Amino acid sequence: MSTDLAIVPAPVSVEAASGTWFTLEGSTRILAAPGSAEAATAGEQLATVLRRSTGYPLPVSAGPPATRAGAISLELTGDDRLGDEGYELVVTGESATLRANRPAGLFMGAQTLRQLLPPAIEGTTVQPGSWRLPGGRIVDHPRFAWRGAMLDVARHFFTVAEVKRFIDLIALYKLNVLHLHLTDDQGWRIAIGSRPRLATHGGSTQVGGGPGGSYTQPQYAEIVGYARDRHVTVVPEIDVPGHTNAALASYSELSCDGRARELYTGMEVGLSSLCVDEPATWRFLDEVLGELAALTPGPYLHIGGDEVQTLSERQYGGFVERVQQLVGAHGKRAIGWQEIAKARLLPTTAAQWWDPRTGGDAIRAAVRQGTKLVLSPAPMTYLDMKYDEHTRLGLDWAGHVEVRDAYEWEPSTVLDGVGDADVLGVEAPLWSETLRSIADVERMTFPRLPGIAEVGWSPVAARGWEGFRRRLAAHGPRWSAMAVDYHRSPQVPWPDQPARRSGGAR
Ligand code: NGO
Repeated sequence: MSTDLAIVPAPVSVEAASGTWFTLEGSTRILAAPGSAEAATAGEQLATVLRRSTGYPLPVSAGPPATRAGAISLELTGDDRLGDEGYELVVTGESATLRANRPAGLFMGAQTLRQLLPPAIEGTTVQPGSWRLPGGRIVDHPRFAWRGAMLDVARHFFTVAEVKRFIDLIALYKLNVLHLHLTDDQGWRIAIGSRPRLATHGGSTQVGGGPGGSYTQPQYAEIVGYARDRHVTVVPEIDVPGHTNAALASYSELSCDGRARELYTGMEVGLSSLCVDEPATWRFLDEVLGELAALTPGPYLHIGGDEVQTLSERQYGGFVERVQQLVGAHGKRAIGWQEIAKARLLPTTAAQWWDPRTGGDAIRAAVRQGTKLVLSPAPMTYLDMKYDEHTRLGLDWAGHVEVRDAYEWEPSTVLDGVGDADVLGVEAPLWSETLRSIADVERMTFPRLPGIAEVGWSPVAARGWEGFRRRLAAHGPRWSAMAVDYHRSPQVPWPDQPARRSGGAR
């Protein structure tokens, strides 16, 4: 292994054994430490990826290893120095051994192992190739516990298959949170048993018109389960009290004038609000949050709280204070966009910083009271911002966000008065006003998301723009092998190869 291996996010430590290689062959086996069903599961997941392109059988066995020679071994060691998601990967001429304290660590280590193999390993059909892993030892664990991406399925709807594809792609970069923005003015995307019109009517359109869509509860559970198998926690968002036109169109009692709103297919924000002083609104919220909490194994429900322009300060503050209690009553913690810092927050409520233009004092005051932050500063992490003036998709209210902007910022200094200990982690939101297909999603996500993933995972000492852009360049052929559409940023020295949809590896 050499220190300029193209691993993204950069590991904590890499010791190379130069000239040493472990080569995958038709006879290579995958060994899961005896007695560990979880190691076997991680082994099967890795084998599934490697079988597609190598064509090798790569049997996974859970028996006691007579020898590790000729095998990739996965072992749960109970060594808690690696934490929940850390791992150690040792590659010699005879074997590759992945050790972790917890199953998530084996999964993270397997993502590193994929990145050590040639790009063609990501092909979906059998590829010619010499499947060599460089020798050495990697020890790795994350800097922050929350490394997220947000997908807005409200402005445009994305199918279960598309969301699964997104999960696969974010998990490859060791992200562990998928924030699903499930409701907004233009669409309500999750079926609620006691309020069927939210999905049938509120979910029936999207930005620009078009059919919209929504997830049934079993479909939502399928997404949550698929994410969990990849050690990704789903954080569902019901955006209230603003961004609620789809709900107001579905149930007239949610508006103060008792009249149902028309469905909305434009792109303005700040136009709607629940009638916050009405008991009917609180019955509604209790039912919606109750059903969602029951379907969501993760600890957080996101309650939105952004861009409310039609309520007084008293009404807004009172609303946030009450809705966080309601989330708590359903056994979850609340997180909301930065505006909620204007209210008195419970110690368990987290805030998501997004707009550096406003609200800094309120956030600092909340942080002094103990509120923890997820950092999503728009000029660095908003994946819906255009890369430059030529970008076909996206918005530009926070400026252009090129790869270097997404990469070169530091969570412990980006917001005055907020340090490492106040930060749960980082998250990259992808709003979908202008995005219609998963190819659009990919093009805005890559190559910026891997940069943000490194901000969230890697220690400061392992980071640096020059090294990063060279490592990132090596991922272009991987994305091509996966048929991932991406922006060929001029800031990155891409190897000469087709930009997109090559259909296989080269
Ligand atoms: C804002 C707004 C969203 C928009 C997005 C577009 C937040 C938290 N609220 O971010 O409704 O879709 O900008 O970039």
